[in-house]
Amino acid sequence: MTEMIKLKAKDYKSPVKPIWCPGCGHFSVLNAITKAMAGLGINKDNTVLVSGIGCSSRLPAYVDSYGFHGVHGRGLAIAQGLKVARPDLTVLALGGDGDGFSIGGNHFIHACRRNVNMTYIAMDNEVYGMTKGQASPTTPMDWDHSKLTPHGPGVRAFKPAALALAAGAPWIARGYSGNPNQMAKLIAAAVEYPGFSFLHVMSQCITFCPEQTDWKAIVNEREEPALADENEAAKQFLHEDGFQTGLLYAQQRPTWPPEGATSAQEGALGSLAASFRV
Ligand SMILES: Cc1ncc(C[n+]2csc(CCOP(=O)(O)OP(=O)(O)O)c2C)c(N)n1
Ligand code: SF4
Repeated sequence: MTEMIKLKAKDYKSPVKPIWCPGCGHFSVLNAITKAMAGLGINKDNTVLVSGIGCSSRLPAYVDSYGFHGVHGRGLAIAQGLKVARPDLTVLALGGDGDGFSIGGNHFIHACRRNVNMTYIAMDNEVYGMTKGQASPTTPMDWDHSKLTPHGPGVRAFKPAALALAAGAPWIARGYSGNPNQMAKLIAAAVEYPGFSFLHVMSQCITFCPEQTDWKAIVNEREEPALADENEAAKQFLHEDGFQTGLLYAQQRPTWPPEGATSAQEGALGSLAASFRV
């Protein structure tokens, strides 16, 4: 019988000190992740956090597990490859709204439809924090706080939950940086879910969007059970304000790769490799 690992949340933090701005929402995501890891008794040696580039994508350095700080928008590609090659590992991909929905948007929709058994946490502050406050795909169209878009970006913001649903994501939840305890529970549930779990976190950028402190008055916890009906979820995700937190949608779908495919692939790749040997 494997022994349950008993560590505290602080034991999952690395000695590297975060360099985020004081008040950045990403601190709260880090705390929620380490709390969830402690709650699940996760083995650090079997856990990998993969990210892209951005303030949010620095997170793997602050967790005492394996980590991979990848290329902008490519965290999901790396994480899926890793999970398929090493299904025994617990794999989490992380990043910001710029990283995940802009340059990495294509990987995001295909990860939703592919349904590899892993977790993706998108830390959404509706802005490119690291590169000093440019508009991202989730920036409100009238946000006029950046010199680059003085009248606002003028384009509709993405609705990440609706996008994920349309692309086939089977598990969709939303957290808020002002509620790390709820977020820790959602992360634990996401890790335990047998498929692609997408956690959208509203994580404030205090430096470039100080008005996001107002979110605390708008967020509201979902009291009803998660939706299982795709049509109902589509209606809700297209028309909601984007501030309902909790587990929003959960379904079961076959994961990728299909059972038996890995060994078949290994066999095919093995004979291909053998054909090159002299
Ligand atoms: C290929 C490439 N293009 C652009 C950049 C510049 N860049 C670095 S981080 C970033 C956006 C970060 O925003 P987000 O992912 O929302 O994370 P945040 O910093 O807000 O947490 C950009 C455009 C880059 N590093 N690599
Ligand atoms: S710039 Fe924004 S996202 Fe980046 S560390 Fe500062 S508050 Fe956080």
